[in-house]
Amino acid sequence: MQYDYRSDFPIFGNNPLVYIDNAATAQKPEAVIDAVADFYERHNANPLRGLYSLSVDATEELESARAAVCGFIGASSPDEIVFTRNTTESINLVAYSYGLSNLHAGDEVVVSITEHHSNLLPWQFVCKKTGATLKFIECEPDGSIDLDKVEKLIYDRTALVAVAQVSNVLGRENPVGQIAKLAHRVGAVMVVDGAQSTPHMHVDVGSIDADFFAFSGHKMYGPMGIGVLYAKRRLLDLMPPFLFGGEMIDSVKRDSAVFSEPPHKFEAGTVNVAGAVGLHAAIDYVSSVGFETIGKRELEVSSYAMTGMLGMKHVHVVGSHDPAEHNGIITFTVDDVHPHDVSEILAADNVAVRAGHHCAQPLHEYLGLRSTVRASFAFYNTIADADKFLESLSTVRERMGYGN
Ligand code: 7TS
Repeated sequence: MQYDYRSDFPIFGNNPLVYIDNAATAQKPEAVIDAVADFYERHNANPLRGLYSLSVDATEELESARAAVCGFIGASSPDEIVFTRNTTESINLVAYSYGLSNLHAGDEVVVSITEHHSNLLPWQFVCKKTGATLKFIECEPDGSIDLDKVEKLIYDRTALVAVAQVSNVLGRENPVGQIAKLAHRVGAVMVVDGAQSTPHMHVDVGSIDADFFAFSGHKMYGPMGIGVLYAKRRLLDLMPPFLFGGEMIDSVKRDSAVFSEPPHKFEAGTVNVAGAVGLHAAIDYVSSVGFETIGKRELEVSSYAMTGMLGMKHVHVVGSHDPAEHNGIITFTVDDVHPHDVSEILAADNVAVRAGHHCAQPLHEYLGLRSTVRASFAFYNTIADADKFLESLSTVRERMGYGN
């Protein structure tokens, strides 16, 4: 008998909901909810400001969370971990701080066509401000990236390369380590968007040799409102602050200030300690389940779902048809039925999926699609969930009046 991981998640209680929108946000295990409540019930104070014991407690909780994140992604030191609100803010921090002060007219920024808008718009902005040019790595029809094409695109004008480790639409893992090598060969920095990889696989920023790595707590079973930017210490030392205010200074005069050392230099204002504590609990929870189990269970359920989908002649899976290349994320279309209608019909059967462009409009345009439906599985989803999804999906065309 397999352990029912859904029982760790209070939201599933007596709820018949089939939640397969995990790429948007994951549900929270009791351990995370309890850790956040415990912080507010027993340790709440503003960290770094007070010398009384509660404030010391809050500071210790924050720094212990930072150490946990450091270990979780294989950073060399907790000083390389900056707490932000989410992946979007982490990438914007790099864009405003590193991008605006290091990029110039004539430089090139390389992103992939598969990027979420959060790893595209900040670079559009930096390019407009600095006169740098934005270039795209086009993917193959199965969603893969051809490294020979990347090699041709990255040359001595390239100053920054920004690619997601896993696409939120295709689910495919990109060869970010090899792309980082190509970037470093020409002296460019490598930004990795880890929003969709951290929930599914063991990440080691050292072996990727990422200069920057961004992810969100909420997609990996932690709270919303807490995110992480990892950056190499050498870069953090050189970068100007992104936001200015309290908790990021050593001293202030009327017309000047001395900033704190990283990472505090990049954490202006009161940080989300409860969020960091919740993220710490999420890291402990995910580690106790283990990525081997997570990967195995996600593959089992998403393979079952994909086999069912590929057997439906009016359903078309986007990207590769090998479930092992999807990290639980299956994006698809149904002939003649708008993705919003598909998702509404599934919702009527208590199946939660996402429809639209998933904040990846250039990818959709590149694939010749306006919008799609996305089912994204987590390790707590079951074969019974996949069955309910397939059953509902198989009736969509009929319910829209197209026969089956
Ligand atoms: N990068 C990727 C690859 C993402 O999938 C997302 C969110 C983000 C960045 C932004 O994360 P945030 O936490 O800052 O919002 N992706 C999605 C999604 O696919 N559906 O809803 C949110």
